Amino acid sequence: MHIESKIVHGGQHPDKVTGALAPPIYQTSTFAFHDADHGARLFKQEESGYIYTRLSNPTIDLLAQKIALLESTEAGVVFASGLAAIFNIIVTCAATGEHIISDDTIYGGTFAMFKSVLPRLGIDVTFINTADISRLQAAITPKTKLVFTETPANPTLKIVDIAACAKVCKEKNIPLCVDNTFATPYLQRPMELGADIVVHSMTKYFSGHGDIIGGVIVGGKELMHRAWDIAKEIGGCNSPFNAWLVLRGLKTLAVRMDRHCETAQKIAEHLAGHKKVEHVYYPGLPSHPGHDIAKKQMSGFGGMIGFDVTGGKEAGKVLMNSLRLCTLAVSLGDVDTLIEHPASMTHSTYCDGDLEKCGIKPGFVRISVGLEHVDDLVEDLEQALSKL
Ligand code: LCS
Repeated sequence: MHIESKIVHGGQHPDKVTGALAPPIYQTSTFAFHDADHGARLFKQEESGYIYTRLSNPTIDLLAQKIALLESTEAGVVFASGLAAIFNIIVTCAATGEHIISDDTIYGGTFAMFKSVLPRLGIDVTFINTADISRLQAAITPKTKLVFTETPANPTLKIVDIAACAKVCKEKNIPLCVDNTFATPYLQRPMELGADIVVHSMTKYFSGHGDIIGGVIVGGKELMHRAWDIAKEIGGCNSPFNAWLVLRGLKTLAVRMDRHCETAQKIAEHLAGHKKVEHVYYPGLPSHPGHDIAKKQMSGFGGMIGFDVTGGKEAGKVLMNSLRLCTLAVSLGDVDTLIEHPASMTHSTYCDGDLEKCGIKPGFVRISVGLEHVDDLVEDLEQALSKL
């Protein structure tokens, strides 16, 4: 089945009793047992069934299964947020005294967790550019338990060669986790390239409508069972209603992503030729250093663009304050076009030195291209750029 059809039908069937085509929302905290022995058997995991929504819930399970299917793997665990999902996979794979390797260009919240929270748990983190395979090889120690990367990376759209990273990780028997939030499985499927775990902030393109927060990890059954074992004790579960909204949002993922890609490509090309723009970061531009790898591992270049405005941070502020159609807000992957300044917003957790190392310049602006008409977006950007 093609990915477009899997997105619509994968894992979903009409309800056996009522025939309802849309899945039911099991909006319940608890589930009644048939009798005392039944409850005890469920707790002992001698029999499968539902106990309590923090442990599992049919609507949430359906979503986890569907995302696992879309990412060409076996199982998944859904969380209250993307960050909760990332925290879970780290503590599933690494413990006190152990070590993980992370790319240095990642979402600012993930960076803060790795920089400030994991060391408090005794988990060491080495930040490197995982696009540099020799650096990755050199950073691995006998204590390394996970390699974490994000591609395209937030916010610079850096591209990491997933297959090359996976090869190094396989040789050393270390799981590779890819944050696939920017691409979605419609454009890129890291498991098919050798990754072991895929993580998503479902808040973004999966929901698509900017109305929920959620996260998910997917991977092999055994690893996901270990992740679930920890998740049920930490308690970062999502709500059945949010899971249902993501199931609904997912149905249109393919058409939304096609339009995001098409509009982003046109905007990137337009900005690349603009005299008030110093540099455009978009993997769909042949000038992007990761263009060839992106072409190899993605079926489209996504809806995220970065650019440096002439005049640095102050000019960037004028631009953002002058926009009428684009909304000045963090988050991404929404129907609405969102624009933000990573250095003072999503990546304000990076110090100046870290920002510079990752190539996030003071005047770098990030756009999440929405589903408005491309001409209206170009016109809005034009009138705002004319104020610089
Ligand atoms: N991974 C990536 C690539 C992200 O962009 C984000 C959030 C997360 C994980 C965390 O997901 P959450 O917990 O928010 O569901 N990125 C954001 C951003 O760029 N602006 O606001 C949030």
